[in-house]
Amino acid sequence: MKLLLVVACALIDADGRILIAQRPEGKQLSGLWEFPGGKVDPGERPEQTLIRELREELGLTVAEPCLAPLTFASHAYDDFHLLMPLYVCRRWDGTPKPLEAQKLAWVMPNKLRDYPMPPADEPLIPHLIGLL
Ligand code: 9L3
Ligand code: MG
Repeated sequence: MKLLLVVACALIDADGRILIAQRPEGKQLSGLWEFPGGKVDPGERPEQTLIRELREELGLTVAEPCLAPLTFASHAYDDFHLLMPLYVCRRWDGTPKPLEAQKLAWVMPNKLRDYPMPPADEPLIPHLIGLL
């Protein structure tokens, strides 16, 4: 089966809140809340993908050393298998802006369960609670 490599990031602010984004209408999994990120393009390292996606989706500038790998998520859909490393980032330049018409929310880790997530993202919640 096809393997889709996607990379995601938990941006954590000074209060310990994590940024999640609601997938916009018209996209796959619309309405569900996810950790920002996207598909790794051919020839990209996952860190480069995240830097690109955080700029495209949120207008943030992130330096590569600020991206710390935390864990991996995966989910088998009918037609492809998603593999998704999760990074943590506590330092960036700029204020997140919903540049792709997505809703944004800063949420304490123990409240993430209140936001419906794609199947790959949900199992990441305990890892983020464990960081505190
Ligand atoms: N996806 C799941 N959780 C995430 C991200 C960033 C992405 N935190 C899934 C949704 C799509 C696929 O990965 O099935 C590709 O994402 P996109 O390029 O449609 O954002
Ligand atoms: Mg994306």
